[in-house]
Amino acid sequence: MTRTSFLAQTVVSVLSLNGVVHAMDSEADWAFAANHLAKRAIAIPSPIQKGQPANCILWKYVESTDNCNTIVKMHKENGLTGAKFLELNPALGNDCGNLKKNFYVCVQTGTAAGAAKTPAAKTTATTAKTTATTSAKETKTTATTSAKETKTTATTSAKETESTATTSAEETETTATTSAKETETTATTSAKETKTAAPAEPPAEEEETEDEDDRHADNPPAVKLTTKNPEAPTKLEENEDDQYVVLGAGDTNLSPRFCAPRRNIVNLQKELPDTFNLLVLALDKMMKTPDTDALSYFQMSGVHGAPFISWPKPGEKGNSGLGYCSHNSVIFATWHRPYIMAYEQALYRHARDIVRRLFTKPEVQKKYIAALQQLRWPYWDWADRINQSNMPKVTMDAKITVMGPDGQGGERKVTIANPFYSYVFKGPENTIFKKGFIGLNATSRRPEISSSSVSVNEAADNAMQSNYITRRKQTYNALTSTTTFNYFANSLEKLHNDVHMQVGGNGIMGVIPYAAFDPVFWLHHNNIDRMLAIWQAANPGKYLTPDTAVPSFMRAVSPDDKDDLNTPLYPWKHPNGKWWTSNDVKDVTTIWSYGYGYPEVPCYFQGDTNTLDDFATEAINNAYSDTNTPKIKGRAAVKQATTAGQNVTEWDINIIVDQAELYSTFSIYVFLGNPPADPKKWDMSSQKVSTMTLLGNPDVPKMSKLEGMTIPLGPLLSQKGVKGTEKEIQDYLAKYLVWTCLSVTEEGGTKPYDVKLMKSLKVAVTSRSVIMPTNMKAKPRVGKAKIQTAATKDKAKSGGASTLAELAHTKLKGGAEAHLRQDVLPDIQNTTVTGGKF
Ligand SMILES: [Cu+2]
Repeated sequence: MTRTSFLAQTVVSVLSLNGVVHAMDSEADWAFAANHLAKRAIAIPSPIQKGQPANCILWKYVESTDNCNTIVKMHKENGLTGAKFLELNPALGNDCGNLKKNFYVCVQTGTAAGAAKTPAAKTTATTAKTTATTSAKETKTTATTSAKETKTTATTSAKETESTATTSAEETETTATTSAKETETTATTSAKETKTAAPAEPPAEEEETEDEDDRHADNPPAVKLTTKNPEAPTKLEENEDDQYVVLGAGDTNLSPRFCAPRRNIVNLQKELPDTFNLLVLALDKMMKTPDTDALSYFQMSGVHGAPFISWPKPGEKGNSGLGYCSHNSVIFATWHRPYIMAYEQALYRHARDIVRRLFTKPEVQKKYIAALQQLRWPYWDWADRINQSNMPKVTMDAKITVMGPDGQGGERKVTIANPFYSYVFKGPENTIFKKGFIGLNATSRRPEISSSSVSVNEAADNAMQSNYITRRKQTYNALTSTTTFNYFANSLEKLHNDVHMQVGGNGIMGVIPYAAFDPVFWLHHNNIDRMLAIWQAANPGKYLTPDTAVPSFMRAVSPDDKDDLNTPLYPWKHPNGKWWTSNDVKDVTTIWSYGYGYPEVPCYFQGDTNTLDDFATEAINNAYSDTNTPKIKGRAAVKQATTAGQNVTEWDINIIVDQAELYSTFSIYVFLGNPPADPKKWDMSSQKVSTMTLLGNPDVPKMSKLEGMTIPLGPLLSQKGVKGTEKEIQDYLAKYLVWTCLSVTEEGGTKPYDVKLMKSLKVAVTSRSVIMPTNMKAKPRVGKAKIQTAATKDKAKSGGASTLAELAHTKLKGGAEAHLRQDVLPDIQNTTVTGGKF
């Protein structure tokens, strides 16, 4: 059967603009798309095939109905001929046989001013804009080098810099943007998300001659022009007509959009009290919105899993027991991006509603309109140097005191149930829970028993903090991994799974289809989105490649299917009238046009992304490397050896297991030393390295599939003072490395499971040489991993590897031979040292 969208069927009008057809189903869609079109008049879209001239000023997105003739015909008035078209797009070949749909082709070249040929007003607009940009405030437009210093400061004091960026917009710029908008619209073909860079001067012809451009694989050299973040609106906008198109937070009518950073929740609370206050009110309101409303907390959370109904309109059939979310799939991180955006957008509208209807006194409203503009969903950085892995305090307080509406348009102090603490089900809808969770009436973390609504937050906090040093290193390794997107995405997902388990235990955070009801889920997942954004910024041009498809509510798959860049990310509807895909989020620069940035991927790079990768890499080194960083007395548990530039050996443990080995959620725990006798104490143990967690679903069995994860041993080894020769480390690990398994029971508790019974489990220790960067803008140089069988060969019955070959002959739970998919573990070579036998 066709799983075409119920939404797609509601498309009512098709608008044609300069030969480009956009399916739009509301005026809001249209207004939004039109604004975007305007902004990207001379943008370099993506994907494109290689070889187009850098001075291309007009791009055409190739739809399935296009062919070379229709495209040429469509752009005849701009002087396009068949021969010219092939010349502009050499990748198409001599006969245009290589025209690819869903790619952009170039249909017109010229300089920025030349683009004005068609519409007369354009020259003025473009010139005005360029002038405005050049004379725009220094912090953003000065030469790369000095701009960098300013930007670097922004990591720590993002607030100041951001606000400077937003308040110093000049009159001229605003005017230019507005007029450019009207005129440029006609010249654009791009409805897709693209970079906002546009040429300010005749661009260089030589493409990809510098190594720098190699990183941009299929993009021509980026051309510099700063698109300024406009001033924050000072008025409340009207409600969008279509509430279910995912546009992100903020005023969607501005072009370009006003972009505000998503902030660390701890900093948000401290630095922007009014915004934080409004956020609490909005979250509270959203949670209290009737479950029948698609923008209620219940429904937004429900998209992830239970109650397994279609969104935004119920009634569409789907795969039972599965939510829309993608896990154990290469589209894990990309699916969650529009998800967080949709959630943020809903929250923003609730906040706007509060400001509009409840804070009506002029001075109060004015204050909250300003606060609203900065309202973005915050994140919880669980590997932060200062807060470490501790739970944010605001998630652990049952009550919170805020300034609420006083009923007369003003505000007054009130103490309310803290919406960051838990979500309380309104009534019968908590019948959505199965098995050990039956009867749960509020979300809880690490409860006594799964169905208990009482959180034991201290346990969650301690469990998180106990493997902080390992998590921090894992985070650094994931963010600096440069091999492939898929490798990064898998590292990120496994790192994320451990957080789910440490926070949730046997509670809902530990199971996929229920997790999203816990408010901490959203803070956690926003950090996942941030990690994705940082990695993308540091690795431009690296995109996900197809991998095994995983079913979800709207997606039925057969064994040979793949999840790839074009897989629809149901149920998220894109402003272009189609479903969001990973293609729409593959380039990090698109986030700014949806109204948000991060301290490490700041809004002020909009339009000038040349140094973004350096900036992001530096931010990673600043935030998560323990090399060359100031020591924090009494806090950081790791002895911070200054290893910059030195060749050090890092030790890792690699685990392979069938995610379906056990029905429910289970974790493989890794310890250096014997674990406590009481499994309940495993999580707080100082011997714990970390876990590989496979999240379960009480409603349906997991699909049998091998999963892999690499966990660094170095931080705990060094905390324990273990050092020495390779042989000495091998001996230490042979003696002290232990792994066990804990599973969540169907009754709602946890119990250990004997790893010797796990047919698919394979554990291998590896070492690799790493040279930590001396330059903060560089990534560590990592050597190939060597297998160190001496550490595991005596534990063969528990899955310990005795040969490298065993890693290539892994089995599924049922005993069938299966290979671990590519890009899950690092390339592992034979050891050249003692201990191996091959
Ligand atoms: Cu998650």
